[in-house]
Amino acid sequence: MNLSQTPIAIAVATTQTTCPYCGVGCGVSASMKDDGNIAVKGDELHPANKGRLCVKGSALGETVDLDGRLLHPKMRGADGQMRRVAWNDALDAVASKFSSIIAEHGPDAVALYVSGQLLTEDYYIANKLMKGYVGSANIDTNSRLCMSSAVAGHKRAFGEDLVPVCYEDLELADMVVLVGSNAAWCHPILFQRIAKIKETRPHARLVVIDPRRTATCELADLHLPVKAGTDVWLFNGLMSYLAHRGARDNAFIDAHTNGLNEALAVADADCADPATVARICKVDLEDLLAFYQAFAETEKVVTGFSMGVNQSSAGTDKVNSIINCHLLTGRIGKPGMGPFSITGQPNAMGGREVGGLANMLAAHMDLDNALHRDIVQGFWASPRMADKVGLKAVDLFREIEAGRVKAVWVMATNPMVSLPDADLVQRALQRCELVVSSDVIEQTDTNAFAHVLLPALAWGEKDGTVTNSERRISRQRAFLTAPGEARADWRIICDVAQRMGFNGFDFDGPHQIFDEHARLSAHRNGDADPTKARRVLNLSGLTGMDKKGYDAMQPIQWPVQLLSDGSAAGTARVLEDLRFTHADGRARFVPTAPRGPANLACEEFPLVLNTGRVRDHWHTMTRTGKSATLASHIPEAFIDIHPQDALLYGVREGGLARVSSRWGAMVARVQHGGGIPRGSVFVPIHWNNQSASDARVGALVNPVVDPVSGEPEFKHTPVAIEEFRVSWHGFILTRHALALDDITHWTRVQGRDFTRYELAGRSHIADHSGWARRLLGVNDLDADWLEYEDLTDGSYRAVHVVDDRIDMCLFMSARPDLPSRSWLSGLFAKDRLEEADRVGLLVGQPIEKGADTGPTVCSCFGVGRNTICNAIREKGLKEVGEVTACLKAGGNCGSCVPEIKKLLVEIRVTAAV
Ligand SMILES: Nc1nc2c(c(=O)[nH]1)N[C@H]1C(S)=C(S)[C@@H](COP(=O)(O)OP(=O)(O)OC[C@H]3O[C@@H](n4cnc5c(=O)[nH]c(N)nc54)[C@H](O)[C@@H]3O)O[C@H]1N2
Ligand SMILES: Nc1nc2c(c(=O)[nH]1)N[C@H]1C(S)=C(S)[C@@H](COP(=O)(O)OP(=O)(O)OC[C@H]3O[C@@H](n4cnc5c(=O)[nH]c(N)nc54)[C@H](O)[C@@H]3O)O[C@H]1N2
Ligand code: SF4
Ligand SMILES: [Mo]
Repeated sequence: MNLSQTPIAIAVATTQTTCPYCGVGCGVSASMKDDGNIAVKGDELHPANKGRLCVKGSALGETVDLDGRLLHPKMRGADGQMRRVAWNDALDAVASKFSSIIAEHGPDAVALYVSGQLLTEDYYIANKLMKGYVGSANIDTNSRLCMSSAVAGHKRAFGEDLVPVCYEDLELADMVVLVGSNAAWCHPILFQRIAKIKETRPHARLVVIDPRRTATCELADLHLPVKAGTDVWLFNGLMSYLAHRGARDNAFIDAHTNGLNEALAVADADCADPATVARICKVDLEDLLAFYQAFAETEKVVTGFSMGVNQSSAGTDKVNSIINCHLLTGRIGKPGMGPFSITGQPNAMGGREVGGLANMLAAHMDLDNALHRDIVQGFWASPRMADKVGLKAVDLFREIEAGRVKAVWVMATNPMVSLPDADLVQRALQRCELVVSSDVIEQTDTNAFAHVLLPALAWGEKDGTVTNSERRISRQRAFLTAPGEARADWRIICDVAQRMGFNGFDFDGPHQIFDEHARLSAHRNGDADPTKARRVLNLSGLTGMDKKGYDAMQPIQWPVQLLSDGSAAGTARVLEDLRFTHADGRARFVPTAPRGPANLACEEFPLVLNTGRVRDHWHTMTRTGKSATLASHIPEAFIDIHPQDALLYGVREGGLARVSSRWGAMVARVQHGGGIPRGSVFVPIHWNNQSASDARVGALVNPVVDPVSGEPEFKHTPVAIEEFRVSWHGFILTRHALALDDITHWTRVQGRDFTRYELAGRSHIADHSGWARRLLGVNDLDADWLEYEDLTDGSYRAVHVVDDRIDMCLFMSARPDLPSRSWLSGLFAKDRLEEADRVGLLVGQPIEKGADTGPTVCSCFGVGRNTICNAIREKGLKEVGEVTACLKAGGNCGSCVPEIKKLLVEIRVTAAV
């Protein structure tokens, strides 16, 4: 860490806050260590994690330094250069341009595009500004790409966006079904809670429904590798099976639901025969029947679902087909059962509470409901109210490209990377008259097209609340002082709103905004009186908190009642009273006629592109990319493909391939082993133009959306694959930053004491030595420079040593099988190279046994694959616990346990043959 870039702690004491990554919402205790670094631990008292953190949470301390931070407002000058400006100038520019565009073209000519990574208070203010003051609903959020199908499904079934399950239900369940969720990697602490149950109650079952055999499947009793996009067939088939085999709860159906006959008729029409369903879903009939039977027999079932369900052009129907099965069996609102939408971002749920989506109002009210509009406008006393739904994310960027939306303010999201058809986003941003971006990092793919950059406070500096998947509101607390001129997101929005001449944005702190939000949730909330509208979301117990009360606020699940003694009572399970929010108080079965993905593989694009996450990175890597610990698990973008498909399409493991669709193309390294079925490829979403030359997968993704929710089909784009021909492969490890403009393909990875660049080139290099010295900037002929060249196989290596310490090294070859990076990384940690190291560098492999630890498996303790495999073989280890006892691997956050399990199995299998 650069010392001038060190964050400053507010106080020495430990601060209780919440992890800024996934929707599990783990409590974190943060404190400053003597050396100035930040120590983070799981908060023992937080009910979500009870002291545990996954690897991303554990590495938070490595991401709070100020390297790369946006610390001052900046504006693009006429020469195209970004320059630092005073806050007043930046705010005036944003406010006056927004105002003038609104005056000339109307309120719908401007837009906000916000994020589930904003705090509830930021989100509330952004929504209030657009819907109640600008008078347009053109505010949408990256939750459109994530949770909107779940929201739409909940609203159709329950009348309100309600998640009826809490985490404890996973522990009480006798069967947990995970559909389209790789929880082992994406919600690790939740997954560990599920894994733990199996230790104490071995009869409890885990079923995973995912086309890929993911890390989550390592602990599953049954994995149904459904054909991508066929979940509705599977759940309609289940509904039909349950209905006709005595598993319905008629008393519940009669008293609390509507619409069974229509929905069941639709399910029966195509899916009454399990053999047909098995054929369509491409799963083994016996496995399918085993699942159906287990579901029928098990009262306590939680069906957790995530992006494999939501991110589909039939996403909302997928959600309702799952909920239908729970309604049919009456398995909802009771301990240990229910449909469970697992949220992605830390505040996906909070954003929905304040109505951040373009079709919602605030506090679970709807834009297209006149009574709701009246309630919200009356409460805000606002000048004008949006009265029609706004543009949803994909349409919003289309309208920007078409020139009809002329100004957009992006907050806490990176649409150049994360939207489908991401090249359209680039065209849109280039065309847009005013692009404002509030971010914590300066160089992002989106910021490259901004006219105004506004520096926001980051995790550790900002203060407010987030709500996790089980509706638990937790405080994020600041423990670092505001760096540079960064300001809280809510404050920036209020500053602009006031400059636009609006009242209603005068707040002293987030506690006042939270109070307003809580009061609005309780305002005219009821059903006895026609001037009221009943919403389950009611925070009346949290109203009236001053700063002190807000600062002391403990994690609590909504709805929150105010008790007669003035205290607040949260609610573990909503819908326990089985009063749904539809006017008649009943839930709805929704008919879900099955339909496949919008575009199928074809001759030109014969494979299906599935996209998703890896264990140790977060989205576009603006924060996790800073951590060497996190970067070591999967250092490079990859294309996972079945070995037979690789053979068919002429691409080779370890080599580079180009994947292309109708919308765009990318290049990454080919790998097998990700449990991918034939006919598809899987590519991670994280790499972007900052971390690689051409690995932005969003450019390929089909922008088709679900007709109800507007959520894109991120998991299913027809693509083609071909070898990406290069004449050489190479890599550099260096203590210095490099410019790689002339290199055909590169990836940058953060190491602990170095930066690693993976390279590949097309140009013929005649003079390797001269080329290497120029690229690495080592022009001094007297430098300690070791090199070796073998003209027969085109391999070349060069090492620059300064004061006996390795400073940089470069390895090249005509083939991609280059020396081990983990061995070389180890050399950068040494203060002095030993003779054996120098010999190893020249020979291109370690001389010392065990020096090549292999790619990292356990990031917490930095334990590599080779080390684990050797120990398993040499010591005859059989259980994960033994590996942990021997090497520590898996003993901290546990995120790598499924991978260790897999290695144990692989070695056992190879030993047997
Ligand atoms: N490490 C890490 N964790 C994260 C995040 C991160 O960036 N990194 N992001 C967070 C966010 S915002 C989110 S939304 C969540 C996402 O969490 P998840 O939804 O668990 O993650 P994904 O990898 O997007 O996709 C889940 C799975 O859906 C499967 N799938 C694809 N198509 C289908 C299908 O048709 N049917 C079924 N049943 N499955 C299918 C994919 O193969 C994939 O394994 O993760 C959160 N947690
Ligand atoms: N192909 C494909 N694409 C996908 C998905 C997929 O599965 N496949 N998943 C989609 C899903 S579920 C999601 S949630 C999105 C996520 O996609 P994005 O939201 O675009 O990804 P992030 O990298 O999380 O972007 C957050 C940005 O906000 C900045 N930031 C962090 N903290 C703060 C803060 O406190 N204030 C401000 N102002 N800025 C901050 C970060 O530096 C970063 O630039 O990706 C979607 N895109
Ligand atoms: S599971 Fe990991 S990423 Fe998610 S909130 Fe907990 S510590 Fe953070
Ligand atoms: Mo997400």
